[in-house]
Order: sequence, then C-alpha cells, then structure tokens
Amino acid sequence: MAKIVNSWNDFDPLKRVIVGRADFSVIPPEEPATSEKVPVDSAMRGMWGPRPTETVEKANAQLDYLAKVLEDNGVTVDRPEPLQWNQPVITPDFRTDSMMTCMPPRDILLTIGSEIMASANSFRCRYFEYLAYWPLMNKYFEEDPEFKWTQAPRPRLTDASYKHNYYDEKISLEERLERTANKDFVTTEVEPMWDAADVLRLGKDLFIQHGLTTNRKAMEWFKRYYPDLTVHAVNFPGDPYPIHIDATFVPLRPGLIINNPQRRLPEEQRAIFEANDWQIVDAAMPAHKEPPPLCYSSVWLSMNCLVLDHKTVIIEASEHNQAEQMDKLGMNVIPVPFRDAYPFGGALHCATADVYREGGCEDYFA
Ligand code: ABU
Repeated sequence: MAKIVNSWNDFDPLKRVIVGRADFSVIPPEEPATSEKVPVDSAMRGMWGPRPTETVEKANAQLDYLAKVLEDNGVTVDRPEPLQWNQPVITPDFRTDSMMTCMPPRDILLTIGSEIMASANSFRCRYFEYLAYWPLMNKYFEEDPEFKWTQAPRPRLTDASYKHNYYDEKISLEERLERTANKDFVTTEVEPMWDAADVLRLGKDLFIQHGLTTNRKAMEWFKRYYPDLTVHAVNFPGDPYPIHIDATFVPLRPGLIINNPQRRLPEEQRAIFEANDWQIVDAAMPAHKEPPPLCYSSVWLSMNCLVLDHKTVIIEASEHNQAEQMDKLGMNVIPVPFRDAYPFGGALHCATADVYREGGCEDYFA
C-alpha cells in the first residue's frame, strides 16, 4: 500500500493531481449567492441552462491537453466522474433547478497533508458537486492507509444563510469596493461556508480569503479543526468580486509570491511576509482586456498558474506578460492553451486539485 495523498502548499514538486472535466456543464439558475458574482451589465445575467456543446468540447480538449502535459512531466493525473448536472438540487431546506459542473475541482477539494476535505460551498447549485470526486476519494482510501477522507460540516443553505436583496440594486463599482472594504458580503454568519479555492496553504499557515464565497464563521471553524495550524483571515479591499484567492495572491516557491496589483494587499498581511523574508512581486498585467464569453472570472486568471516545482510553472499560452515575468523570476514556463476552459470555472490552478506533492509541513512564518 502506497502513500497517495500528501500536499502542504502549491509549489513543492507535484506528483499527482486531479484535472476537472467540462461534460454536461450547466450555467446555473439565479440563486441567493451566485448572482452576486455576475456583474450587473454582464450578458450572463438571468441566463441559465446547459452550456453549448461546442464550448464543452473545446474546454474538454484543453483539459485533456493539460492532463497530457502533466503526464509528460511525470505527474499522475486523475479525473472526476461527471454527473448529469442538469438536474435539480432538492434538500429539506431549499430547491434550485440545476447543478453546475465538476470544473473547477480546486473550489471543492482542499488537500492538507494526508487529508482531502470536501468543502462547505455557499452556492446551492454546488451542493452535490463533491459526488463527482467520490470514486477517486474511495480509490485513495482503499490504496493509501494514511489517507483521511473528510467532508466539512455541510451548510444547510436556508434563506438565513444569505442577505436578501443584497445585489438587487444597481450598485456602482465604488459601492462594491466599499462593501469589500467593510467585509460586507452576500453570505451571513449563521453557519460556516467556504470554497476550498479561498484557502492559500503555506505549510503551518493557512491564509483564507473572506469574500463572497467564504465567511468569518468558516475561519473560526478552521481554527478549531486545525489547532496546530495558524489561520489568517485576509480580505483584499481592491477586489469588487472577491471570490477565491488564487487570482490574487499566488506563491511560486518558498519566499516568493506574486500579488494582484489592483486588489490592494493589506499592510498587515504584507508585513507578515516581509518579516519572514518573502519577496512580494506585483503580477504582470493580463494580456486580455476581457474574459472569454460566458465566463464568471476576471482577466486576472492570467496569474492563476499551476506550479509544478520551485522552478517550473504552467501558465496560459496567450498570457505573454505573465510568461515574461515568470521567466525573469527564474521560472521555466510551460505554456498551455486554456482560454476555452476559463468559462467552466477558471484557469490552471482552479482546474486542478492537489493529490500529492513532495515535501512536508514547513513553518515559513516562524
Ligand atoms: N476562481 C478564481 C476567480 C478569480 C477571479 O475572478 O479573479
């Protein structure tokens, strides 16, 4: 029996990873938490239903190519088993008319050491998404005697979990930024809710973004669940749509992290890194002015890279500015075309979930 699951950060040598699949993906109907993510002037407002087949095929082709590149670089790749996502989600507490996708896995699965935990997402349409990964979790469980297979407490997602009419009005960008700065988000604090992609893992320290998908109660839950780790709650006041930390603050190797220059890294967080000799570099500007059609994410997916080891990184093939910067920072860049997969939930970090990286639980902030 071999050790299959181990990962404490996003930069130690990657040996095994999950890559998502776009099959049967659906744009979910409006519900209390999701509309907040869609800008008021977006063509996606009010739109829902199965994503066009040709877009699914193109996304799958790029996901398959990513899997091949990873395998060519010595990484074992596992894939989820998509469900027919075009089915309603019905629980004793709510009903919503459709699920979404099994892209991206990074939102659903959090790997900390030998544990993979399914998250406590605030989107009702994502309530059963974890099922696509359960066959893999079962396989790891059967093959790795140390693997801890965990599900975080499931939120009930009743109406009390959301602020209603939070986004009904046409609020300006300035008002949105004010809300981020005031830590005023669409979720309430009645129960812990979190997306795994809001958690930045750096060995003994977890930096967790408080935003549209993760609330303060989740931070408290993490503190109690991992008493040996230090949990830092972070908030980036320059982000009008704060959802997931991996296009905002992205470590490349111990001591080096790239930072989204528009999202305003809080001084106290900068201080923790600088006091421990980390270099914080403002990320290069994205090569694109707009995300692709039917995409929820921002152009800052440019910095949502997948680090293979301390010297190697996969970045989206058209992100020339980011590639050039990575090169200057001493990284070997592997370009992979991925913009057709962006609408399904993000870029290269989003589209993957760590299973095994070499290395252990280091203390980078002694
Ligand atoms: N899932 C990452 C999205 C981040 C962003 O839209 O900037």
